Amino acid sequence: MSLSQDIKRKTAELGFDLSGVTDAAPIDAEQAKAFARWLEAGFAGDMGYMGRNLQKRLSPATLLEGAQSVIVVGLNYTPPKLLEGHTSATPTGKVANYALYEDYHGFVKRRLRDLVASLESLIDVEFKFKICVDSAPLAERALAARAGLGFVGRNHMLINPELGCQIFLGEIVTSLKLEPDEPIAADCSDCRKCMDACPTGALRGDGQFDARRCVNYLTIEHKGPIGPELAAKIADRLFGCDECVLVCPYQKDAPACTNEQFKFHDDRGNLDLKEILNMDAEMFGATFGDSPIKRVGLEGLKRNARICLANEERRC
Ligand code: B12
Repeated sequence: MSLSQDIKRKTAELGFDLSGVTDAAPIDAEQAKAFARWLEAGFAGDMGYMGRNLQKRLSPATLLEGAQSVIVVGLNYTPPKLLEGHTSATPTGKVANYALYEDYHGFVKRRLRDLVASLESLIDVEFKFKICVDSAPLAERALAARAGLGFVGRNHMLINPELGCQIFLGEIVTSLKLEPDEPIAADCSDCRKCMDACPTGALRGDGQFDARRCVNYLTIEHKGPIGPELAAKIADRLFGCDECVLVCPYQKDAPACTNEQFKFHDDRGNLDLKEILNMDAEMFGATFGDSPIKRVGLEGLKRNARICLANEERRC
């Protein structure tokens, strides 16, 4: 069995749904230009970190000296269907699917460390590695597409034709030379459902993604007040948004996450807005300490809850 096959077997044993290998070459020149245009247009909003370490982001080999390959893994986070049909007497706000699970950063990183440990026991040569999940300056979706995990769709998500869009990504950049996988042949064809579904027009007609308008950015990354036009469009979305993902035809029959160790909270899909407004720091930490929701902080979550409540009052 080749080392690449061993890696695939081990990643499946570790509970990942997808894995692939690409070389550590810089990302495609057209994509690098698209990234520079995105920054220049100011579409990153106040995510200043997106403009830092640009060379590293565009070239994995600058992230780790001697890097030759990138192992990319995918973890399916499509939730079970039990969340549909929610009703409540008190006003509630919606939480995006990715935040119904424990924080994926720690989960994926721990599993990738296990993968490195099993590679170390498999091969005699010493190798260097760097584990990346989200926060490292690495163009994760472009690399995942190159490693054959799926393709980048009009909703800007990495889409796998069988698993849909709700897939977390993680990488091991390594000095090991591994057999690369081939990209897959699939695309969005003429489908534009995600662009029509985006409540704020973040998915622009020219194919660019204006993060400053994305409800994920506004309710999670953006600090400070949100202007009235966008606040109204946030509707009852308390934390994040899934519209461009859920309308994707590839998502329609996507199977739910089967990884039982990846903790899922079935009570987090709709949160009581008044309870959130009454929370103190201790309660916030105790409730959301293991959740991606902690990123927004208590004051940020309360800002979002006030917006949802005001929208609810306007609707009645
Ligand atoms: C900044 C960021 C955000 C920002 C900006 C999003 C954006 N579209 O850029 C905000 C806060 C809005 C956000 C939201 C979300 N994010 Co986010 N985010 C990131 C981060 C840190 C960087 C993304 C980036 O580089 N953006 C810059 C733009 C220009 O890049 P891009 O649109 O991805 O395009 C690049 C490639 O896709 C490629 N490309 C573009 N078009 C095409 C076309 C083809 C044919 C090909 C081959 C390639 C290609 O070239 C571009 C330049 O590199 C990554 C982690 C990472 N380090 O990569 C996670 C990441 C992209 N996010 C992720 C997730 C899950 C989300 C959310 C679903 C939930 C959430 N709130 O986090 C939403 C989805 C919104 C959406 N439709 O994109 C996952 C995506 C997994 C997937 N299946 O794609 C990532 C990879 C994190 C992870 N490790 O799992 N995110």
